[in-house]
Parts: sequence; C-alpha cells; structure tokens
Amino acid sequence: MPAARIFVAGHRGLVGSAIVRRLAREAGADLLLRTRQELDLTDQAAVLDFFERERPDQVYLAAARVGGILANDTRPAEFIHENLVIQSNVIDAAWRSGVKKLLFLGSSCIYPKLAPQPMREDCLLTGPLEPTNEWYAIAKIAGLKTCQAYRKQYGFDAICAMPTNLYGPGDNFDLAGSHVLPALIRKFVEAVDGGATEVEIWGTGTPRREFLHVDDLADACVFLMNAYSDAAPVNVGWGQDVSIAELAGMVAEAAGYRGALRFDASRPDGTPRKLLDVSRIAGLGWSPRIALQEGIDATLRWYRQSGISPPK
Ligand code: GFB
Repeated sequence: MPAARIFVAGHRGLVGSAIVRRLAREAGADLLLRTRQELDLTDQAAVLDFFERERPDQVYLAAARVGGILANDTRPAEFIHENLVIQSNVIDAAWRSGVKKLLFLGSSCIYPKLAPQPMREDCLLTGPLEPTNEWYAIAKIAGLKTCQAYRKQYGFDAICAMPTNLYGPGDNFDLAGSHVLPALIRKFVEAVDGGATEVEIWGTGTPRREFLHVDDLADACVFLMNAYSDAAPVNVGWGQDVSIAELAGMVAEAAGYRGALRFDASRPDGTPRKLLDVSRIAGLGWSPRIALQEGIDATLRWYRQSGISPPK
C-alpha cells in the first residue's frame, strides 16, 4: 500500500509538533509540512492551491491562534478572526481536493461556563460561555459545526477531538500569552534560580482544571483518525482535575521552590471548573498514560534544557 500523505497544519505548535512526533513512529506515513512563511493558512487562494497541488490523504488541523486566559481576554478579535479563517480555509480546501479524512481540534472551552461536571459532549450549546474566552470558543464551535455541515451535505469524513487544557514540551512560556502550567514552570524555575522568596499566582487558586500531556493528546488524535468516523465530537482528557493552588504546589515542588505563594485575586479566575467526561473515547478503547506529576517533571526538565530562562 502506498504511504498515506498526511498534512499536519500547525506542525510547529504544541499540538502539531506532538502529532508529528507521534506520526513519525507510524509505518507508512508520508508527512506534508509547511511553515507559516511557506503557506499562510489565512490566505484562502494559497490554501486551495496547496491542497490541489499536494493532494493529501489525511489532515490534522492543529493550526490555531491559542493562548491563556489573559491573551484570550485581551485579544478577542485575533482569536475569533484568525481561527475562523484558518479552519474555514483548511476544511473547505481539504474537501474540495478530495482529502479522505480530516481531524479538527477544538477545545474544552466550547462547553458552557457552568456545565455539569464532568462535561459530556452533548452539553454543547446548552448555556452561556465563559466570558474570558468566548471569542475563541465561538470560533471552535464554528469549526466543529463546519465539520458537521460538510459531513452532512457532502459526506466529508471530518471528525472533531475536544481536548482539555494541554501542556508539554514546546509550549508557550511567555507569561503574557501562556496557559497556567507553562507559566508556573517558568515562574518557579526563575524564582529558584534568582533566589526569590515569593511567587505570584493569578486569581484565587480555587478554579479547577484538568491537564493532559500533549503526547497523550497526539496519541488520541492518531487513534481517532484510524478508528473513529462520526459527526459527534470526542472529548480527550485525563479524567481528573486539580485546583490551581494544588497545581502550583506540584510545580513548586518539582522545581525545588520552598518560598511563599501570593494569590492575586485581581486577576481573572475564568471558569470555575473544567473537567471532561471521557467515557466516549474510553469506550472506543483509548486512555491516556502520562500522569500529571510525571508530565510536570518531564516538561520542567525540557524547559530547563530549552534555555528559555537562562540560569542566573
Ligand atoms: O491556563 P489558563 O490561562 O486558561 O488559566 P483557562 C487557568 C487558571 O490558572 C486561571 C490561573 O484561573 C488563571 O487565573 N493562573 C494562575 C494563571 N496563575 C497563572 C499564570 O501565571 N498564567 C495563567 N495563564 N494563568 C484557557 C482559555 O482558559 O484554556 C483558552 O482561555 C483555552 O480559550 C485554554 O480554552 C485551554 O483554562 O482559564
């Protein structure tokens, strides 16, 4: 059988790079990768031209404008516009050029702010969204609905995975744009290296989040690409959550930080709890492997070696 030509859109990001690492272990995968300079996914004509020329068999749509609570809250136009344009261009061009299967990556923030926990896939559109990230959530809901519409009208095999909060090597550690876990790694490593006695944590520390290592997500994506074909989205999570204060304690210990934590309640907490119901993917036969403490230790080691924070 000839190797499947697989386009990973967004292969330099946290998720895309993990999917590439995972696919590198598959026999018969011919990877098709383009940097942003080589292919601007917001350029509809360029995207269509690329698909018509390269004719991939499968697409992992991991390209997106992403960020933590502050970036989402302060740059809503970028989050809604770029995500809508990128996903519309890629899904439409994939269908037009005869792609056999596409996997779209959404986010657990598509579910209502106060959805019953753990959140099942069918709680989508049953209540108001969390205001700090509703722009990103609306774009991701539109992506999911685009996949469902193309399946319904054209029979296009587009599937949707909804991951929980992700972390791992290659994450964004810029404190103005990052998610909480990379932010805490950076803050505690810099505190230890610089001898600081206090570290600031945003919000009250009481919100609860679920964290999944990105290598587990990548494994789930390849599993779904091979084993799942339906309009309904599939949650991908670890199955348990922790409070931000507990998470801070875990990262502090991993970094060897013994000083104080100062919670800054003037910063937004965001949604009070975000835990996915993962029974659908578990029923299909997939489960994650990398426990949170193990994943924190590995990501912290990666961060120290990356040179992002030079040791003092
Ligand atoms: O990870 P995070 O930025 O995003 O924040 P969300 C999670 C929680 O950690 C919030 C707190 O309650 C933050 O206030 N937190 C504490 C911090 N210290 C920090 C810090 O130094 N940096 C950051 N970033 N947070 C995002 C959405 O929501 O989750 C996106 O905005 C996306 O749309 C993503 O869905 C998965 O979990 O609140």
